[in-house]
Amino acid sequence: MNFYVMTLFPEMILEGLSYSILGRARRAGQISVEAVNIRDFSEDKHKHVDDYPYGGGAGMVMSCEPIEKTYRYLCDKRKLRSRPRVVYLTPQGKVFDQQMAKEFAQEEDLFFLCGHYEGVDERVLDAIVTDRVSIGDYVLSGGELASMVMIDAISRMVPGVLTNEESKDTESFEGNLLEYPQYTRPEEWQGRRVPEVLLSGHHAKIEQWRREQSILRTWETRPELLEKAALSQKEQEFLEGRKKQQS
Ligand code: 6GU
Repeated sequence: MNFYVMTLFPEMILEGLSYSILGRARRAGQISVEAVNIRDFSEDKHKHVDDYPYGGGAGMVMSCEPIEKTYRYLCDKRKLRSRPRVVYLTPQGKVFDQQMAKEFAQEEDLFFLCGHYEGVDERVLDAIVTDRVSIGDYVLSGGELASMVMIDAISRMVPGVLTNEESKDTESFEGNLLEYPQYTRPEEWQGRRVPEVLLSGHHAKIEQWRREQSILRTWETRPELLEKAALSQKEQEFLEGRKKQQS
């Protein structure tokens, strides 16, 4: 899968996506990341990429021309057959989730447009953007970190990027339950012991305990997820029992 990022800070993107699983996937050629500086396509002698907003108001607005030239440069260079999907990162977009990550991972080429200042001229968005996406309900200084978050989550859904062992984490989240707690050596640390069941070697009991921990954690911190989780009759009863104990 090929990612193309149109940004004022290409080094930030390339550096941030060089580590761990993403770094490995890039070196193995399973994904590629090209980050292009919109400022390189400014025709202005001072390399301006923004201007004052029509109608007045605070801040600056990114201009159409350098963004469209960046986009055309990438499309021409890559000889793209059809019009690629272009994601504009904005808090005004649809909120990104695991399901969207899976859908975007079906694309061979995916573009990102990272905005800055007060925004981007709406006309270039209408002309090239296919998807407006937010990564959550808070405000970031620009789209760069948001695009990196999306590229990480999407890449993990590209076949071959994760090893079989690594795939299991994401699969469990897709069951709409949070992860159970994990422990490693030593058995006791600063007076805190590892739960006895994990030392028992009794695999069925361990599985049941982990599943119960997942259910309890989900109920405590993300109760809205539980509605989508498929709990067995026994698990429902276990949860109801715990709820009663608490109240
Ligand atoms: Cl995608 N961009 C910016 N600038 N801020 C955000 C965001 C995106 N998602 C949440 N906050």
